[in-house]
Amino acid sequence: MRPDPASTLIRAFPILLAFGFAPWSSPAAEIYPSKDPPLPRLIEPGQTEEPSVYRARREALMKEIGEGVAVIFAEGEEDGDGFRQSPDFFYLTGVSEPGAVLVLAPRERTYREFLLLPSRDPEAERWTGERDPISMALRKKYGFAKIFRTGRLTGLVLDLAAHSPVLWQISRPRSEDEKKAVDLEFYGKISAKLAGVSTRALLYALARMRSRHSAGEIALIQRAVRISEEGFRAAVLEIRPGGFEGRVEAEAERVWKSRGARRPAYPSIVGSGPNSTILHYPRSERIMQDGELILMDMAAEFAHYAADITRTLPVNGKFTPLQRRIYGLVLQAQKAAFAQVRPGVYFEDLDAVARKVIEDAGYGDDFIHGLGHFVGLDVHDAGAYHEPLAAGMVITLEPGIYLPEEKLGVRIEDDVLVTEGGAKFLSDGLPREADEIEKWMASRPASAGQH
Ligand SMILES: [Mn+2]
Repeated sequence: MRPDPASTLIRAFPILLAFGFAPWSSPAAEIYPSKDPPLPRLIEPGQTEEPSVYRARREALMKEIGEGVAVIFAEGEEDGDGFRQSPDFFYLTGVSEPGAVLVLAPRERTYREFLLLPSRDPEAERWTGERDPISMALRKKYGFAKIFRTGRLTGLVLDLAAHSPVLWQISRPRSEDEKKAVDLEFYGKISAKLAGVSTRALLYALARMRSRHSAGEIALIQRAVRISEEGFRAAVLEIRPGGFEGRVEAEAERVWKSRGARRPAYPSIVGSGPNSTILHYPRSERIMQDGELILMDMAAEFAHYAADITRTLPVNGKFTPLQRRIYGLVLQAQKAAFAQVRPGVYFEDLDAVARKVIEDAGYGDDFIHGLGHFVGLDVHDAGAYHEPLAAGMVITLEPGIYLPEEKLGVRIEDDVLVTEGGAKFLSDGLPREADEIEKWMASRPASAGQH
C-alpha cells in the first residue's frame, strides 16, 4: 500500500520544522538548517568556485616555494562515477580536465603560472564531448593568463629552470601503487638536459593548506554532510528483517543525486549481520535478518567535497542487550575523543583517548583501525597528521568494535570541525544515542520498507 502523502507530511512535520523547512516554499536550500554557513558561488557545469579562489591558493603556495619551478600533474582517474580529478591539482586550479599540467615559477617577473592542457582530438571529442579551444574565454574561465598545450611542457620548464634551477616535489607520493611519481620522472628528464638543477621536496606545504579549510570549503563540506544525512533518513525506511542491503544503499544514493551531489564520496558500505564486521564490505547484496545490526558507512560528495558518516542500527528497531552494550562503548569512545578536540591537539592523542575507553572494557583487540582522518576534497584527505590540529580542519571520529564470532560490528562516524574554541559536529542532524536511534526507527511510517 502506498503511504498517503498528506499523512506522511504531517508525521514528518516536526522534523521538517526542526530543519527550517517550510513546505509551502521549497527551494532546495531552505531544507537545510539556517545555522549552516552560506555556500560560496558555484560555477556550472563542474561545481567550481570563482577562479580567484584557486589563484589565491597558487599565490600562497608560490610564497612557500619562493624560487625554482613546481610542476603539478593532474592525476585524476576514471572510476564507476566518472572522472575524478586529483585533489592537489583541483585545489590549485579548479580544472577537472584529464591530462592537464600546472607549472608554477615564483621568481619569474611577469608570468609565474602556466596551465597546460592536452591537444584537442576531434575523433575522441565526438565520444566524450567537445573541449574548449585556447582562447580569451578559456583564459578567463580558468583565471590563467598563460594556457598552452602540453606539448610545450619540456621547453617551458627548461626555460624556467634555467632562470631558477630548483625543481619542487609538491605532491606527496602515493603508496598504493607501483607507479613512479610522475613529477619526479619528469624532473629526471629535465635534469638530464640541464646541469646544476636540484630537486627538492616540500611535501607538507600543500597538505597543510588543504587541511585548513576556508569558510567556503567548510560550507561545501557542511552541505555534503547535510545531503548525506538526508540520504540516511531515506535509507532507514528500507531497514527491516527480510529487507535488502542494496535497497538501503540505493535510497541514500538516489537522495544525494536529487540534492545536487554528483557522486558518492567513496564506495558505500552497507553491511548487515556478519557483514557489519567487514570494514570495507563492498557488495550490499545480503538480506537483513531479525536481531542483527546493519552498519552503513556512506556519504555524498558535493561540489568536489566529501562527507564521511557511519551509523549502525538494529535491523528490527531494537538493540539486543549485547548490541546495546557494544554500541554504548563505541559511542563513549567517540565522546571521549570529541571532548578533547581543539586547536593544538594531536591526532594520535585523540586516538589514544578513544582507544583507552575500548581497551578498558576489554575490547582493545576489536578496534582494528584508526580513530579518524582529515576530510576535504578527498574522503581520506591530505594533511600533516603528525602536526597539531588547527581551526578550520575537518576530521572524522570513527571508533568501532568488530566481533566476527558474534556477527556484530559497530562503527559510529561523524565529521567534526575544529574551531578556534574547540570543535563542533558538522553531522549533528542524525541520531547518535542508542535510545534516539530506537526512537528514530520506531517513528517511521508503518509502511516503511513495504514495497
Ligand atoms: Mn572515514
